[in-house]
Amino acid sequence: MQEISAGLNGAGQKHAVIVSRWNDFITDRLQNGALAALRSHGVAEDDITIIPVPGAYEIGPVARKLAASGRYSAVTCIGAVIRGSTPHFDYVAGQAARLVAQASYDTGVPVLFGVLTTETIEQAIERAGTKLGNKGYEVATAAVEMANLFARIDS
Ligand code: INI
Repeated sequence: MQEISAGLNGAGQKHAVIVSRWNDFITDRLQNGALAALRSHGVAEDDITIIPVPGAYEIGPVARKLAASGRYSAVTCIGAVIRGSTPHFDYVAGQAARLVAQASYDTGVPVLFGVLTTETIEQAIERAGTKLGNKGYEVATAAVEMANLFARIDS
């Protein structure tokens, strides 16, 4: 039996991190968590590119373009869609999730979904560095692993 497993050493990887500005009091914290994860897994400062976008709805097309550029080992997408603050929650959250997945399928580059979709602001705060950890840290850690896994499968 063989196992193809990938570690969490990010040295030499190049990471794009898309950050939605909508609900930036949450996404700033998620971004900080993501940066902390990339640094702690050995990704060099010069190998991290942050790409701000207006809202979660805009994440998908930008993710696809970045992934298709061939310049990045992984693309991490960060946002916060809170049901209480919008009547079009389902459209924004649904489109973001669908297009992030499609960007990865279309390009063969890992594209990670770090967009919080919560009922309330409190639930978002809990996932942005308080009660339930920092989902930005978790998604960027997953990006390091997926970049290694894709590289191993290709080799
Ligand atoms: N964008 C978000 O990222 N989160 C939200 O909660 C949100 N709300 O509440 O509407 C939101 N809307 C903006 C949307 O993503 C687009 O930027 C906008 O519709 C322009 O295309």
